[in-house]
Amino acid sequence: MTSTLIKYNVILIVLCIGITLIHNSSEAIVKKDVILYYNHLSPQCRSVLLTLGAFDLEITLIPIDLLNGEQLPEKLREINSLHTVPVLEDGDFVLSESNAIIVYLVQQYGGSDHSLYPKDLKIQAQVNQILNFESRTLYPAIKNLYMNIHFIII
Ligand SMILES: N[C@@H](CCC(=O)N[C@@H](CS)C(=O)NCC(=O)O)C(=O)O
Repeated sequence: MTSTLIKYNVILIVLCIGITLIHNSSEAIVKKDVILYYNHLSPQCRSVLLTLGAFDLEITLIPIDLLNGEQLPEKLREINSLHTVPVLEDGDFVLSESNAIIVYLVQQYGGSDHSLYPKDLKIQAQVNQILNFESRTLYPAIKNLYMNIHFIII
């Protein structure tokens, strides 16, 4: 079980680095009025940041220090009842849930490059499959493993 999880994790990291390297050759798209509230320790925030890097989208990044009890701005807490990061603010539109944010950013600001979320419905379904696998299977398993190790050590 542990070795399978480590393998999945390594595959995921290699994929993320590969995608970032391939896409970093393009010119930056700048959208400073789009805001991402994030915490650098959060894996979910990291996946949004990796996506931004993958198609070179520059938006405004606002760090939220969750470890020191920093809260999301009140207006975002009202909308995001879970009070979690990442949260994206694009004008009046506010979105939480990292995978929803990722798909939104790519579709809204990806321009003519559809390689990260291809228009072909079957390929899109496969991308959704991996995003769901990450959020429903991989991340909970890794978190569970980490918590067990954490509490054994402490
Ligand atoms: N399913 C959410 C999970 C978001 C989440 O749990 N974020 C954590 C950081 S990793 C958080 O903001 N925790 C603060 C809290 O629960 O108060 C996503 O994918 O964005």
